[in-house]
Amino acid sequence: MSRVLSGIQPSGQLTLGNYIGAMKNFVKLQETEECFFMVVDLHAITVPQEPAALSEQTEALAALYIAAGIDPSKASVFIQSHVRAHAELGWLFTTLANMGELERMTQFKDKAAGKESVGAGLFVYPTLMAADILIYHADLIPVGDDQKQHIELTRDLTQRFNSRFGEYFKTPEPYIHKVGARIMSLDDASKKMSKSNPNPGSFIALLDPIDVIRKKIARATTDSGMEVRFDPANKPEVSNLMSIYSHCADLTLPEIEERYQGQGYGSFKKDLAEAVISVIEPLQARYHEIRESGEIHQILKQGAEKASNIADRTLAEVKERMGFLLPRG
Ligand code: ATP
Ligand code: LTN
Repeated sequence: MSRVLSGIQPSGQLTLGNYIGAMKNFVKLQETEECFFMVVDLHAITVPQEPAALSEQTEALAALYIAAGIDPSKASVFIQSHVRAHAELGWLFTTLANMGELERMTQFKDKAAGKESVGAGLFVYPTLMAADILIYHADLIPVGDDQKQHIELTRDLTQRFNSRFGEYFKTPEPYIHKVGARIMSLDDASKKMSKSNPNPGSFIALLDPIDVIRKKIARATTDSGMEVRFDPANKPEVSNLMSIYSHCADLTLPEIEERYQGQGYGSFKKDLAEAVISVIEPLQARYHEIRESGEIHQILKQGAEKASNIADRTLAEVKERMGFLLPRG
């Protein structure tokens, strides 16, 4: 059994991109592997968050994990900041990383682009992520394509730690599905669908009202042609909608092409909206039940206890290896 760990930021409304690229895989993996799934609130504050919104979004995201099918008797679900060792190991890893390698991170470059002032937390974001992964000695990290570079950096830091302080950590592997690893924005297929995009028309939120989902899909940008064909280089918008359809309706891309041959985009988009709704509607119903019951707090407490046991031990062993004087007596 491998140990699996991943996290999602409570930095806005969870999107269909997060669901397809990340959560759907989490639900599958819990059946065969030992899983830890976090709400990474310490990462979310690398860009400014309103305090009231942060706590609401954190609780909402934890409930969405359960609504999406994570079973707390199979996987541990917890809040990153409830396991205090993350922040401490994150600092230790920050001292192992170089400015140059952090400057090369495309997520940092994208989020810093055009800003007058860029938070230092955004810069050291990947060293905290490395700590998240290594603190559990995780083997497999299910993420969307955009996180691959951060996992590669984690692998480099693992090797650096081991060569300076003796073999201790194993090197984690990314786990990325080919189709759906990068769902693009509905208004611009050159950008990934992202919950922190200021234009709500660019994403489908898992908690969007059903009629809003229909409208967003009807308005999604397409090319001026009429052929439903998977061709990301020449038809990036339609190809993106086809990837979404393929995930929500469990159809292959050739099956979709065949179904809409000679029909234009109208009926394709209508059916796509219904396919998306068939996934989202039951998820929303479960979400509301979980929020109303208040059961999430007990789930998070148990998750944090299990995670802290492992994390505290790793942190103590790391500090010993690095030469910290440990408290005695
Ligand atoms: P933000 O816009 O605040 O940076 P985000 O929408 O990119 O947020 P994250 O919390 O950074 O979401 O990512 C959570 C998980 O969802 C990660 O595994 C990430 O790779 C995956 N993910 C995010 N956006 C997409 C997308 N458009 N397509 C596929 N996977 C995605
Ligand atoms: N950076 C990730 C979120 C994240 C994460 C992690 C993912 C934080 N820590 C550890 C996997 C493992 C993102 O999705 N933006």
